[in-house]
Amino acid sequence: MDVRLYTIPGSHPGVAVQTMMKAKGIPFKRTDLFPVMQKLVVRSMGFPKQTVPAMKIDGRKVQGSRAIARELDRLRPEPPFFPADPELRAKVEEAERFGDEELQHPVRQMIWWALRKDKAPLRSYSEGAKLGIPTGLAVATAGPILAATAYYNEATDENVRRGLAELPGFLDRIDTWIEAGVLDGEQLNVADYQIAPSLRLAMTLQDLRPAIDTRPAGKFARRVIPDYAGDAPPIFPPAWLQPLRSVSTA
Ligand SMILES: N[C@@H](CCC(=O)N[C@@H](CS)C(=O)NCC(=O)O)C(=O)O
Repeated sequence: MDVRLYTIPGSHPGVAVQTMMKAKGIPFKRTDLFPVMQKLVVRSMGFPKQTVPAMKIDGRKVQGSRAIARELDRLRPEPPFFPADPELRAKVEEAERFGDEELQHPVRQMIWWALRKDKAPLRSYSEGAKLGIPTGLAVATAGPILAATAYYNEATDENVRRGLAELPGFLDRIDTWIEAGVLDGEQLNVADYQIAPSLRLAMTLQDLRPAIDTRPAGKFARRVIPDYAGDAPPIFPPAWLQPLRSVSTA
């Protein structure tokens, strides 16, 4: 099987797919693209959307972390990505949908907001990436890319502040799923692979790490993804973090 993954450094759905590939034991090659440029590159290759992760499997195109998860599970059924019990499977698919449609984007907006304010940590997020130019040069010239990426992801003050306020509720939902055995079971499933990378990306922000690390969600995220590149010092206005403070001291 000839598999190539297209992603951008630090992409949480990109990390999700890489973790799934490892779980299935499928070897793959990876092309790291620059943010913004990935839109043009994947469209010019004939993918229907402009997002990564995008994957070519023996020339066939599969795009989006959920579609890729299903394709990998079809190609290599072991270990299974879905529980056999239909009731549990429905809950897993709901948690996966939440991870993709509700959790992924606010975390993306937080990261781009933070990197736009201070691009120095960008180097840490590019660890292990092969961008075709030296990382130092990529970071030094990243200003316009960061501005454009923050813009198209709508990483505004208002949206990021709202995302931070919603995060405790999201963490409660994740902890409840862990408690119920929907997440963090013996056999990892699509929802585990979808949600853990968003948590791990959020945990690269020092502002958020303690509030997540002290909860079952944090332990779960570290189990699924022991290492995640990136480390950003405190950057959010303290008032924006208030909703999380009351959680971590509870
Ligand atoms: N939720 C989808 C979309 C992923 C997504 O939005 N990826 C970002 C990078 S992390 C992207 O390529 N954005 C470009 C765009 O929205 O045009 C998935 O999990 O595959």
